[in-house]
Amino acid sequence: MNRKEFLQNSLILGGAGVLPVNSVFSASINESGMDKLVDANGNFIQQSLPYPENHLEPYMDAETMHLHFTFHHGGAVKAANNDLKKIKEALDSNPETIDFWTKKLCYHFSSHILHSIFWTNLSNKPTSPSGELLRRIEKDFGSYDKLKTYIAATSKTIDGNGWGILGYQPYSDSLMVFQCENHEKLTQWGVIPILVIDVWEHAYYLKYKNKRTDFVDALFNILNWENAAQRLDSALKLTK
Ligand code: MN3
Repeated sequence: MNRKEFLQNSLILGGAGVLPVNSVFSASINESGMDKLVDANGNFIQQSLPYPENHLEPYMDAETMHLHFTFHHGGAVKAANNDLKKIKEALDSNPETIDFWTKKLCYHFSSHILHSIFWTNLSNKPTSPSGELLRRIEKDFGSYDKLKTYIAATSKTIDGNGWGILGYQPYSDSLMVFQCENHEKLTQWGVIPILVIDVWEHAYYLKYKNKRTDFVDALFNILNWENAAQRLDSALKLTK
């Protein structure tokens, strides 16, 4: 096997390590109508926002929503498609550049995944956890109030740009809270995000300026725990 064949096989195998899980997950979530991140040809696509840009006022202003959705999330989708193209080109002619584009794809695709979840995690109606989600929150964190304290503190204190994440970890069959730096660092293998909090400055700076803590506190008015519960149900079905 020459270097090019090796890299092609590695890409396929590497993809096999990641893509079936994500494909199955996407298929499962697609059935409940939440996420569709790729088209039939494997190109990344951005779904429309599930509500108008002013839907989350006053907690999230329409201008921030417009810029965030169109240029930050939308930009990541375009860039992820370019990364895929560059990886294919590198396999044909320039394998020494492949590590650069592989890192970029992790970064941009992770941004696409987290933003796609984030929009559906928000609602202009107050919600709170119930059913299996509430039962697991109480089992894993003690109470809903303790989880709120935990995820707020986690989100407020991320170094630089990143995300506070509540996820279902199938390897321990438990909910986990963690800090993600950028879009892809400090995660755990296997975890499926069910509620994500974007604390990149672009998510709040127009309205909240440097007050990230005020933004995170305000977000608790618009977190959609019903969507998180649906995501938990999908994750449990997928991994059982
Ligand atoms: Mn963002």
